[in-house]
Amino acid sequence: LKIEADLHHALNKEQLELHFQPKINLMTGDIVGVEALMRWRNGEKLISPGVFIPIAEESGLIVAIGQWVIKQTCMILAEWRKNYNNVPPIAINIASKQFVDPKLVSQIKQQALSRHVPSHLIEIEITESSFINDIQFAIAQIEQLTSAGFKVAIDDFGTGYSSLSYLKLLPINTLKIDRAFIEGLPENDAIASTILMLGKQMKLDIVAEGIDEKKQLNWLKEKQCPIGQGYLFSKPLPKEQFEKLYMQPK
Ligand code: G
Ligand code: G
Ligand code: NA
Ligand code: MN
Repeated sequence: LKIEADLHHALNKEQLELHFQPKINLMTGDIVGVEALMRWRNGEKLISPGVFIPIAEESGLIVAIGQWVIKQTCMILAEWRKNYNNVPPIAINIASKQFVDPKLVSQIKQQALSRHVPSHLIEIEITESSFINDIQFAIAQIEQLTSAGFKVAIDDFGTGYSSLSYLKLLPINTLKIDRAFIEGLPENDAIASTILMLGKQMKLDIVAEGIDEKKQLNWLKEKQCPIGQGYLFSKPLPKEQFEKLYMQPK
């Protein structure tokens, strides 16, 4: 496939880059973290991962791309620690094919260790598709991550195959409410309310995704949703722009 070969080329030729979207404490407005979102710079065009991640998953190239993301994230965190105060944790997206790789945890640990990046600065976002096939493996994998000090979030929560009985077994830290359930706020609030209650009951952090209107934010603040991200605060930004806007040089 042409696009597959191009993607291989992109990885080798350093055409991939990470963009950064802040996560905001909704009560104080402070930035509490940042999500790394990949982009493919193809000539003049910036290609969205929504287009190429499914192809990379299909072909297996996602494993090599995922390794690049991990390495890149650790390099950037090391650089930020050197040059900036109050470095926020970076969350990376891990595809299900990557999550089921038994070498994943040791790779993340090794990359972090070799660049002296403390594990609390790295967060892992997985989707429900990561644990539907082998729940015991998923529990063990997450356990390894959290006991090494990495935070683990379930991304796009509510859109996949979620079983509440599985959720109780997974040693995760955070649920991210998918933007599909933020979109309709405040009128359509049944699912967002339910996830917020679930998070409170289970003592999980909650992040609302895709906040792009003030009325959504107002509803979330009223319901004491602690953390959010979305275009209302910021789009994902190229590294230099993110640094200029959000980081304090030493
Ligand atoms: O940023 P954007 O909305 O274009 O992202 C589209 C999708 O691609 C989202 O589901 C997002 O989680 C996914 N994505 C973005 N960056 C990465 C990445 O580095 N690895 C993986 N596996 N998925 C990513
Ligand atoms: O699957 P994941 O949650 O990682 O996907 C995040 C995607 O959502 C990214 O592609 C990001 O660019 C996009 N995104 C982030 N904030 C908003 C928003 O406020 N509105 C919309 N429509 N998309 C957003
Ligand atoms: Na994500
Ligand atoms: Mn999401």
